[in-house]
Amino acid sequence: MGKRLALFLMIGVMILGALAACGGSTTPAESPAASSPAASSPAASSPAGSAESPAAGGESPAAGGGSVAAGGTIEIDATEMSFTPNEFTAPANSTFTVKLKNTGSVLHDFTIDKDGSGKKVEIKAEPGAETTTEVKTGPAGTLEFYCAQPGHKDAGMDGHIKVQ
Ligand SMILES: [Cu+2]
Repeated sequence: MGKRLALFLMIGVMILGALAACGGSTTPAESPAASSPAASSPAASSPAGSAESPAAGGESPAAGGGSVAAGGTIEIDATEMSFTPNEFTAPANSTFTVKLKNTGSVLHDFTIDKDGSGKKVEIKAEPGAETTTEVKTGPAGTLEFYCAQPGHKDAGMDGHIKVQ
């Protein structure tokens, strides 16, 4: 303990000594005349590009993709080749909104052959775009959703809504 402290102090003294020596001697390399390029900082001029719209209206619960409430909105990210989340719960006999957000680089869609009202649900989103649709759940059970683009479902783009 004492030894370490002594060593520490010694190093400190050495550093101070070195600094003093440096300041004292006239090293010609150290001339501060070289004008500083400080003026050219790129001063972040208003970043017009930020694409993220601040969640107008729809409250998404944002919890690990777990569930959506009646009348609520769930955001589903689609990319090659998966949905996130690919499983969530929804209340029976209700209606909720799916916001399909394509974070990939090819066209994806969100398809349910028959939702709770017996209707086919199909929305598409171009890369970087998002689309919304309403889904009716009907009685308790499971609704399967998938991407109907050729080969995408088999590659992993499918999921389930547990209606309960
Ligand atoms: Cu797809």
